[in-house]
Amino acid sequence: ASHPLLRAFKANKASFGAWLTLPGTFPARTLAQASPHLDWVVVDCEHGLIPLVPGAAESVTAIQDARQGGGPSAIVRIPATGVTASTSWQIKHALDAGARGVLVPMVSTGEKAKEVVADSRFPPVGRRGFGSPFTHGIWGVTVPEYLKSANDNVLVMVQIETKEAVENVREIAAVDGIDAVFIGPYDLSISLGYPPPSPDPHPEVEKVIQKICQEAHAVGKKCAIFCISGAQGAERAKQGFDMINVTTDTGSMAEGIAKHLSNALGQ
Ligand code: 3PY
Repeated sequence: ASHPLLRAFKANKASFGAWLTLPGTFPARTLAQASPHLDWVVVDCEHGLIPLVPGAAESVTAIQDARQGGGPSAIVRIPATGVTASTSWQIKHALDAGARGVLVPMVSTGEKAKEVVADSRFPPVGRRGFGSPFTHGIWGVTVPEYLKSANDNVLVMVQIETKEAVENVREIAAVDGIDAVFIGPYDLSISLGYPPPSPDPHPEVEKVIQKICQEAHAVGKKCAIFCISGAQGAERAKQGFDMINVTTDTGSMAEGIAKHLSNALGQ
């Protein structure tokens, strides 16, 4: 199966994705098939309604199987906020589900970022355990091939969305094995004492967002950001962001229905 997000990272090209919050194979497949330009999908087990176990496995498989096996890279956002005692088993389940990457919310120090990397990589790099009977099949490879390639193919991403994380962003991004830092503009705004974006972030938060991107790039890492529209996403791509969310399943559904009704009513 393909991994468009990794390809885009390697080619230094901005990639666009979308957020999946609804459980089950239908929403996952619908989203993944919506456009050949969709490079990745975040399966949201933090704020979305998708249970990590066994829900993520169902969503990840449906996403990656879409488009004749050429579907977007499925990235699982785990539920545990910050790095807690649950982070390790949640990363294990996300990756056993066949995810091409993990996204860990609210990682605020370099030490915590190191823990995330250790849980995501097989030895000798990390401490990820092996045992799933089906993970390799989701990637379309044999067990030895999976074990050989997983460390280089699984993308490890942490969210920068607290004041403390901003202070430590360079150290977090520089951690060996962290592929990208992901800005959550909503939590970041709240943590910095500003209202959430509506739809754009407060100018003071915007300065911090630009700084995070510069710091990540300064240590050779990618910077990702959550947006809620294609127009916002295009601006972020111009500014040099590498991985940009453009919409969510529920957001698009509501916007689409409202737009069609307005058209029907001639409004
Ligand atoms: C945030 O903006 O806080 C996010 O995590 C995006 O979902």
